Amino acid sequence: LLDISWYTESMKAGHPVEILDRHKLQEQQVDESKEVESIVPSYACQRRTTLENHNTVFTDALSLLAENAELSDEDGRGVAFRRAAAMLKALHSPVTDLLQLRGLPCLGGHSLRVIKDVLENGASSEVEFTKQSERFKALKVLTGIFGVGAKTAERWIREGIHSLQQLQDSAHTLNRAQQAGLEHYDDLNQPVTKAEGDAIGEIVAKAVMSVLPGAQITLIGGFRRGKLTGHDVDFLITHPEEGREVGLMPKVVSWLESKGFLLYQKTTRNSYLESKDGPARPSSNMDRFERCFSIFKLPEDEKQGTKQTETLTDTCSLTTPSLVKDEGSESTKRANLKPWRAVRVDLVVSPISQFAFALLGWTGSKLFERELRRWAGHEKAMSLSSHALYDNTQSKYLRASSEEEIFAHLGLEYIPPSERNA
Ligand code: DCT
Ligand code: MG
Repeated sequence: LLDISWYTESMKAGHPVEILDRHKLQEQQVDESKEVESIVPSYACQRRTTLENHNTVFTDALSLLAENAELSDEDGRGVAFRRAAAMLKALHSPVTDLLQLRGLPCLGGHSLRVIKDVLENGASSEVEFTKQSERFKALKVLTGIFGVGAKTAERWIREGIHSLQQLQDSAHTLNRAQQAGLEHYDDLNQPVTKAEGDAIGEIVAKAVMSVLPGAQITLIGGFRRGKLTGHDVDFLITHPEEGREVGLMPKVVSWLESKGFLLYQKTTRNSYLESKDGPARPSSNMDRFERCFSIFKLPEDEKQGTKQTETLTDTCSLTTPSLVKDEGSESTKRANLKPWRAVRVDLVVSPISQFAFALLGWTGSKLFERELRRWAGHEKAMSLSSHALYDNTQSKYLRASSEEEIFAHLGLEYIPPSERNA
């Protein structure tokens, strides 16, 4: 077996690498590391990452290990796998030999072993083992419930709960979010299409316009980056006159509720005040906006024929007697000819003065955002959040009214949303 632990060490030291030749490595000059760095920058926010991924076989494997680490409270390992996957996503051709990865940043020994395994055996044994593990399967099923995080799932698993049925049979009282999550489990675990996102966008726009004419609504998250499907739909709402957006969310929510569009909603208020909170980074990048986590009831007829195939399938299922018999089962629920589907929707309201930061912070990808904040802190002595950018050296806030200005403040080349798919 190829020992590549030295590779990680040399990467840490910033040395150039020859993956397969340790002796050659020692002969190489440290200068070359500069050259290597300039070819492939190590922060994902310095690279252009489109949705065209030539290395899905490797990135899927690394992403699964990242997910397993994140679900197991091992965030450090999770980030390492995410960075490695992001590095491969930025490559313009498929990797067919480990040698091609020579000198690339972000590829630790563990990730390289996974890549090597896939190259040589067509699959990674660690990934296959993880996929089959009861623990991972249970974590996936339970965190697939809206409102259930890794910690809760972990606690339930320790009590022997591995499935939705076992959870329902247990004495646990679920909170309102989890009840809604369980009720709409199948719908919420089915990817949302761009067409469905657009249909919801029209409804949200109608709601916003009727309660505050002149307000602006922007599609954010994965769909803004050009993704064709997502796990939810995210919108950012603002008004060109500072202050007019105050109190907007409850009105929008009331409008949507009165029209029967919401199956669940929880609104949190904007608690960020520059004067009060200062530049210290909020505990989370996104917990201070006026924000509404919701489950939308999207009627089939609002989708303008986009779901024709599914509707057809549903109709067929309904005429199949075996599926109609057992009223309470999951399959029956799935086969129901219900004229709507549940979709996770996030609404965020931002004052216009914070809009550019909110737009940048909510467009993602998650790793791209993480890397932007790391770049700001480590390379520029600045603190970036979805609300503001603070320059620690000059002890002042840097204003921006566009994403381009924020990239400029950070000394980064502007990367458009479609190339932030790290
Ligand atoms: N975000 C972030 N850090 C997080 C969570 C979210 O920076 N921990 C940002 C980046 C994306 C945006 O918020 C919306 O979040 P998601 O909807 O979770 O991400 P997405 O890219 O839209 O993914 P999907 O397409 O699956 O909805
Ligand atoms: Mg999203």
